[in-house]
Amino acid sequence: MKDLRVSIAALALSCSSPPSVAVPDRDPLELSTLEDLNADPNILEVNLEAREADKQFGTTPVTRVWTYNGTVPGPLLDVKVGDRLIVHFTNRLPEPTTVHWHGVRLPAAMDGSLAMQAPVPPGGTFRYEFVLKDAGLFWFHPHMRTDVQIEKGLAGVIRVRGSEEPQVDEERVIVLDDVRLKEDGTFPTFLDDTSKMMGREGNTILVNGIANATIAVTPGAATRWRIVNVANGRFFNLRLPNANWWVIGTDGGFLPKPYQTDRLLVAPAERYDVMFVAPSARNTEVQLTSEPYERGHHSGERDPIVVAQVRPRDVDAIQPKALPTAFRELVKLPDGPVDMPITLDEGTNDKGELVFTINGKVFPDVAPFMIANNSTRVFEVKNASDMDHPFHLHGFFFQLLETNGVPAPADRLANKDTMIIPGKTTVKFVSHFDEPGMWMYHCHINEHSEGGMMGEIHIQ
Ligand SMILES: [Cu+2]
Repeated sequence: MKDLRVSIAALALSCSSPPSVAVPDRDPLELSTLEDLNADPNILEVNLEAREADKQFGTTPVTRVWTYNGTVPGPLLDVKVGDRLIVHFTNRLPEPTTVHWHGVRLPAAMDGSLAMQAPVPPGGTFRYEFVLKDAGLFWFHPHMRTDVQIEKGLAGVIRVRGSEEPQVDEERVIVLDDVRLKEDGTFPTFLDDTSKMMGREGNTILVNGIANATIAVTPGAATRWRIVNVANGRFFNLRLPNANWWVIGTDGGFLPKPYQTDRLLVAPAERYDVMFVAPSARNTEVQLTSEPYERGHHSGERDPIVVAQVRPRDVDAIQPKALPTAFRELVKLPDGPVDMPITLDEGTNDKGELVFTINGKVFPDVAPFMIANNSTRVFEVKNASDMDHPFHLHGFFFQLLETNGVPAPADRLANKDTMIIPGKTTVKFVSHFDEPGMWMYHCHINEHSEGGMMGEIHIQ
């Protein structure tokens, strides 16, 4: 594989333009899209319907899945910064649901959490409407019974393009997931003991809903993958042989300074925006794997797994565009005394059942934080348990200040909405709250949030 030809010039930005290499045939990994009902180019207005459908994963018999508009994953909503998104949502499922717009800064009433809206009953509708303030990759999913509803297939993607995007030869959205299937194609019991403890991990790895996926690349192309992990519990620790990824962005958009890595750890709900030069030998497959990662309870002792085959198309290698070396400025939020101490832990309740706690309480008994609007607050999140928890804050980004008292590296400044807090680790981060309402924070292992590891922040 070619070395990355990184321009030493400072900024390699250009106006937003579609990738210059056309994808030959319809790509099985292409995500579905929805018809735009609005003629205004700055408004995307769609009908979104949660409904059951049949889907075949690999060679397993057909599975009855839960979908947005018939597909798993759901559709890709493609918009640009400043656009308005209007979603006419209908629930055709046999149980209530809501739609949460993960990572999107929006009015609290549109956030889809049960703190701010009533569940949409079967047959019911809800109108979501908000303006996209940030460029980045976001996703949407239910915010009730998430351990079941997301596992059954309810997850879609929002891609928000900024006014300045890197020039690349090829770009792709990669939705990582797994699903646990019985031989007859049905879902086994949801809350078995291992799933309760670790979050449910599937026996079938999915890339954009496809089992045993092959990801086509153009040989030698400057390739951008925009990765989101929608799995309930699985952490993907990605490796592509001989490739170093340039991480150019994460949850809240571009990084000020890209960095290089040969392993990309993506916890549930996190997003990473990476660039690399695709292998240049045509028709030579390489394996994208997930390497062992210890997130507690000996989970790191397992073998690597294959996530997908990466196959250069049968065309001549191209000369890749130079990769960008720097992006936008990010305003660094100030450090300060801890306002919000949060301890994550696990325990047992009166009935002897495993529960997940925040400050010793199981949601909804966790005391909410009360905050004045337009204030900056420092969190201290102490993970007292033995396993990692991906911490998610609704509606706002946060920046890491410290890990176990060690200041965060200055060159890794990032706006995050989901971050791994490793077991027995304490982090400090800072967030600016400028939107009133009730907002959730929780672990994004869905079995953990449903098991009690969730709290509220009231901004007034
Ligand atoms: Cu957790």
